[in-house]
Amino acid sequence: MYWIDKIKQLFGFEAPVAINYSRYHTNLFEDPTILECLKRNGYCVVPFLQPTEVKALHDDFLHILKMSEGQRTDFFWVSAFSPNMDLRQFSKNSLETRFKDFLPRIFNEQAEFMGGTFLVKPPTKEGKNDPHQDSAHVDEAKDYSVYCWVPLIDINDTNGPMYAINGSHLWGNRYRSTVVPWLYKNILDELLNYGTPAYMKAGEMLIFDSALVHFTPPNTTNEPRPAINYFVKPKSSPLLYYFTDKETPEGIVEEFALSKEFYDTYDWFSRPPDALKIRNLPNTAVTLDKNSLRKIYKKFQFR
Ligand SMILES: O=C(O)CCC(=O)C(=O)O
Repeated sequence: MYWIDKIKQLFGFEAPVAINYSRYHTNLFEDPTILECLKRNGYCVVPFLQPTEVKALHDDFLHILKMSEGQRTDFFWVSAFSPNMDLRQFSKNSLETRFKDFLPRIFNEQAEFMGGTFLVKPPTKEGKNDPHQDSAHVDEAKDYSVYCWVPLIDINDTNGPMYAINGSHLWGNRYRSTVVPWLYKNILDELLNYGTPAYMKAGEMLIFDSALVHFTPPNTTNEPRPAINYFVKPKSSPLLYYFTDKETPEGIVEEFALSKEFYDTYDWFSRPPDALKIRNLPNTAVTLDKNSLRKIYKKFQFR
């Protein structure tokens, strides 16, 4: 069977698959070609900030680094999770006043701007980011949401470019958060073979589907690499949180409803209040091995 599949693939005899794109029913973008690009590839790079705007945010990033003195910073870290509340507040203010106002250049009135963080990629080998998918905060059976990654310096091979796995937003792992064990963690090394690097200019935006598998290799320069990540969802999509802990039954993911206030202040590791619980879901997405990864990658290539 394996050889029949292999020969079919080699000669391109695979029957075309009908992809269900129904969750992309809401266009969040001023330029609708971005939605087409996002649907097919899972990500899209667009121009976003002017050089003076990049400079102002870069100055804030340097201030955040100063504020983090004394904190452990050899691993990749994000300002939104810093134990230093002053630092968190400074970062939030900066994004509210210097970043959020520019988002309507890209997004239309159907989009809700949820919040973001500065990302600090230190010049250490611990600063790498293994392949992962970001948290799902909408019901991805019905809707999609995006993260907006904006580097504040030009990106090249030495400072940790973002690698995106084309088509991986269609693989079907829908229940994700920092506390739900990641379904593809057994194939981290294999996933590294499927990424495409995005060599971006400072201030460009990589808009990616929350379900996209992505990673960044270590920053081998002498300086921390600054970037911002910002979460945007359709206004019409309820805000959700997927959760597991010791109390969660085996094979289940718990779904909770979140308010915007909860999203802004929650520590993301504690069990949310019972009153917010929606339902238990069987975590049925396909786990992948080397062979099934090769197949699923091929199945969702449209370039
Ligand atoms: O900035 C980076 O190196 C990676 C960021 C990332 O993967 C994320 O925010 O999900």
